[in-house]
Amino acid sequence: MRRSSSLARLSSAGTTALAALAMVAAGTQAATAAEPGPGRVTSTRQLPADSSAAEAAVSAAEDLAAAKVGAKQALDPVAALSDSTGTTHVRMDRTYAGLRVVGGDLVVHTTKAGRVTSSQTLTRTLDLATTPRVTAAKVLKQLGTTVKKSGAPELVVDAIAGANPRLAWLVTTSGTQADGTPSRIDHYIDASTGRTLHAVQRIHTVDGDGQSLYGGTVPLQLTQSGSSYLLKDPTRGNTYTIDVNNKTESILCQLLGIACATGPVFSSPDTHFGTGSTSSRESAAVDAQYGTNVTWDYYKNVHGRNGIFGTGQGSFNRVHYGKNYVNAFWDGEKMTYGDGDGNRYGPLTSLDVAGHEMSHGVTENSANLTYSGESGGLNEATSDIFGTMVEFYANNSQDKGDYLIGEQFDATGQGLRRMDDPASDGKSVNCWSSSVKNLDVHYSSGVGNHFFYLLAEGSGAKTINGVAHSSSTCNGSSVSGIGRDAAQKIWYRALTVYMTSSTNYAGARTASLNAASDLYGAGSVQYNAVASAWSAVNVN
Ligand SMILES: [Ca+2]
Ligand SMILES: [Ca+2]
Ligand SMILES: [Zn+2]
Repeated sequence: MRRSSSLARLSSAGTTALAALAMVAAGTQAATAAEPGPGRVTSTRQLPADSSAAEAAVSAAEDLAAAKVGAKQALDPVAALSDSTGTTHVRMDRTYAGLRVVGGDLVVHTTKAGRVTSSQTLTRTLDLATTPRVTAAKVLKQLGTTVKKSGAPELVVDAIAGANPRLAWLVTTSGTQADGTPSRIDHYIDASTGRTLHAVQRIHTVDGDGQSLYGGTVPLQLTQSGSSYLLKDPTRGNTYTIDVNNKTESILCQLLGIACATGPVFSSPDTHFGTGSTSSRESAAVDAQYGTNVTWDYYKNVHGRNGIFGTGQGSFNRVHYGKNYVNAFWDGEKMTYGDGDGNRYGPLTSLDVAGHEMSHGVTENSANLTYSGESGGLNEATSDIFGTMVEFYANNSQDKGDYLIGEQFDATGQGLRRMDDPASDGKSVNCWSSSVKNLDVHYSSGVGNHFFYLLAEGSGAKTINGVAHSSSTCNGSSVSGIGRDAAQKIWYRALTVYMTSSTNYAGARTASLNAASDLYGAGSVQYNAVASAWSAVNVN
C-alpha cells in the first residue's frame, strides 16, 4: 500500500474512496480533419492504440496511395480517437527497413461509412539505401560528445523536411543554454555526407505569468503545445499541474496505485493563468505551480539538490482534489491539494505547504524516515522546516516568511501549526518526553519544529516580517539563534547524510551535531547552538 504523507490531521471529508472508481475521461485532443465529417463533432474519446479500429486503419493506410506506404515500410498505431460522428482518427508512426522514419508519422481518418483519408507531411514513397557511409564514431567526434554522454547514435530516416528523406544519424546532446535554461538538442547528421540536416532544441520555454491566490502575480515558465500554453515547466523537470475536478481517490488507487484521480494539465490560449480569485479554477493551480517552482529553486540553489528525486526529474501537482478537503499530501509521486472548507480554510496551495509536500519527497528519497513514532514526527518536522525555509527563500511581499504553517489560507491567519510555540495549537508538543512517540506525527513534530526555531532564531520574543513570534525553552535556558542559513544547511545535511529510516529524536541530535561538525567544526558556535537547542527541547 502506498503511503501518503499529509499536511495535517484534520477531518478528511470528501475522501470517501468508493466515489472515484470510474476511470477519468480521456483528453479531447482533436486530430485535424481531412474533410468535413458527416456532422458536427460534439465529443471525442480515446481508444486503445491496439483497438480493432486502429488495426483496421493500419491496413487501410497500406492500401491508400496518399499514405505513401511503399516496400520495406511498417506502421505502428500509437493513438486512436473516435468522435461522436463515428469517425476514427488513428495516429501512427512509420518505420523503413526497421529504421524510425522521423517526420513520417501520419493520421488516418476513417468515417463511419468507411471513407479513408490521411494527414501527413511526407510527400513521396521512401526508397533509399540504409547503409551509412559516415560512421557513428565519426559523428560523435564531430559533435564533441561520447556514447557515455549522449548514448549511441541512432540510425533513422530523416523525413522532417518531407520531400527529401535522408538516411541520418540522430544524436541527442544535453547541456545548458546561455540564459541557464536546460538544453536538449536532437542533431540529425546526414549519414552519407556528415552534414548537419537539423538541430532541434527540445526544451521549449515560454515566459508567462499567473495571478495566484496567495503570492500576487508570479512568473511562470510554460510549455507551448500547438496554439495553447500548458502549465508545465520545462526548466524544472517538466513539473506540471492538473485539475482533478474535485474527484477523490479510488480504492484501486489507494491499494494498487492504479486508476488514480487525474485530469487535464491546465492550459490557456495565452501565457496568463488565473485571476487571483478562487472563482477561476486556474488560480489555485498558479499557486501550486509557483510553489513547486520556488521549492525546486530553493533545493537547487541552497542545497545543490536537483529536484525531489535528486535526478532533475520533476513531479506534478493535482489541485481541486475532493470536496471541502482541508488537507494536502505527497504520495511518493506527486503533490495533491484540497480546496479547503470554503469557510475558514481556502485552497491549501500556499508556499509553505507546497514546500512541505515536496520536502516529504526529499525525505522519502534520502533518510526515508518511517512515518510513525518519533521518526514520523521528524519526517513531519522536516517538511515544516523546509516548507518554512521555502517561504523565506521566495521573499514574496504578499507572503512574507514566518514560522506559521498555512497562515495564508486560514481566514484567521493562524495557520495549522507554528514552530516557535508548537503547543499553542492545543495538540502539538514543545518538549520531548517518552510519550512523544505515541502522538500523531503532526503533533510529535512539535519537538523538531521547536528545536529548529530555537536554533535559527533563538529563545524569547521576536518580530519577524511583522509577525510576532515567541519561543520558550523546556529547561529554562536561553538559546541564541545562529540564523536560518546555517540552521537549514545543518538540517539538510543531517537528513541526507546521517539520518536513517528509524532515526528518533536522540538520533536526530547526533545527526545534526555531526552535520554541524562537518559544516562549521566541532566546538564551533553553530555546533554548540545545535546542542543547546536540542537540550532546550529536552533531547539530551
Ligand atoms: Ca507567510
Ligand atoms: Ca508560513
Ligand atoms: Zn506532512
